[in-house]
Amino acid sequence: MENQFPIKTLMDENGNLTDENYASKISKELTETLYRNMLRIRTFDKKAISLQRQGRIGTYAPYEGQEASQVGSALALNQEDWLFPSYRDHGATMTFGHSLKNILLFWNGRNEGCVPADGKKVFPPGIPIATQLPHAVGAAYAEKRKGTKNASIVYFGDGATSEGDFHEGLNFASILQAPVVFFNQNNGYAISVPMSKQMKTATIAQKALAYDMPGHRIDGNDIFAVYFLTQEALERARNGEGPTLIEAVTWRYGAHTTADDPTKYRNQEESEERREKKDPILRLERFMKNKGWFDDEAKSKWLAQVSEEIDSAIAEMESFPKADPTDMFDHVFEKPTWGIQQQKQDLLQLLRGESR
Ligand SMILES: Cc1ncc(C[n+]2csc(CCOP(=O)(O)OP(=O)(O)O)c2C)c(N)n1
Repeated sequence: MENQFPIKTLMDENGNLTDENYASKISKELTETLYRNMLRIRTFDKKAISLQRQGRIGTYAPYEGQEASQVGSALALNQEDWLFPSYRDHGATMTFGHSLKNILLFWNGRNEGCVPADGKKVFPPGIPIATQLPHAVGAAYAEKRKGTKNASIVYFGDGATSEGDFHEGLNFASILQAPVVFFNQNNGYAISVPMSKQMKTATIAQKALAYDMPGHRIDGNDIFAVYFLTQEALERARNGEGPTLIEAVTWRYGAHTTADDPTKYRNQEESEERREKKDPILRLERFMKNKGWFDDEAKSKWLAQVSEEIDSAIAEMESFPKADPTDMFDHVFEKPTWGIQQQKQDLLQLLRGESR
């Protein structure tokens, strides 16, 4: 089955285009936009890990290594589309316009962090694995019923394909011909569980067959493959041709979250090797160098700009008003149940130093 789903690449590891059909679509401007966004999200990721180590945010889920998958797919969207992320997809949400301050607030345990920028349809990150898939299908189907040309994209990992919600989401999307792109980032592991222990199939793309929709297996570290093939899947969706499953084959270099140690379950040398050969940012740099478009000075300037942008978001996050501990009881139900009200009262009493 793996042979039926070969990995599609548009640019090889040395930065050479392997499919000339796309050459005319690749301008210097597009290349720089893709590159700058990848630099931006990588810089954010590194800073967020160091904030967590200093105790300035809570647990954090890094995505280093997956930048091409997240940036390429998010930039393929139209402004009016819907984005349903998992906890690892803030690289995609910030590329789509979610504010850095709110992303940091989210990782600081604040529900305010889930509020998208004005007019942006970004859902809060799905923490229970795969729950965001049926949501994305519902939103896409609603757009279809309203007669718009808007689509949904939903992000999830390889492990998520073992969940019922994955299958329910694909099934309904297929039945309803909902305008949705299922964007899987196959980073090889579900926490410590390698793909070979998670499923018998050699690919994730082939799971699309069961739902009679196209399944594409693409090189998730090749930003051109991600950008153009996601755009094509979104185009199909807008034209009423239904859902697509994309498997972007990639790798996370670091830990699952800052709460685990990847050296306990995999050989980190493999990550270092991939960093040298397959890194998405270096690959695009090689392409830019081949074209004579790479400029070291411009890179330093962009890095300085994104550092400044991120530092100012950190300052905003740190000066945000302190959380009210009773917030956790709000927003669970429209009207709090008796039990929740009681718990809130108990906590208030405790905070006032009163015994029950
Ligand atoms: C329903 C559910 N079961 C278990 C977990 C615990 N959990 C958190 S992340 C994770 C692994 C998910 O792996 P994958 O879908 O491959 O995504 P990745 O983290 O690699 O991006 C698990 C099992 C959870 N959050 N939700």
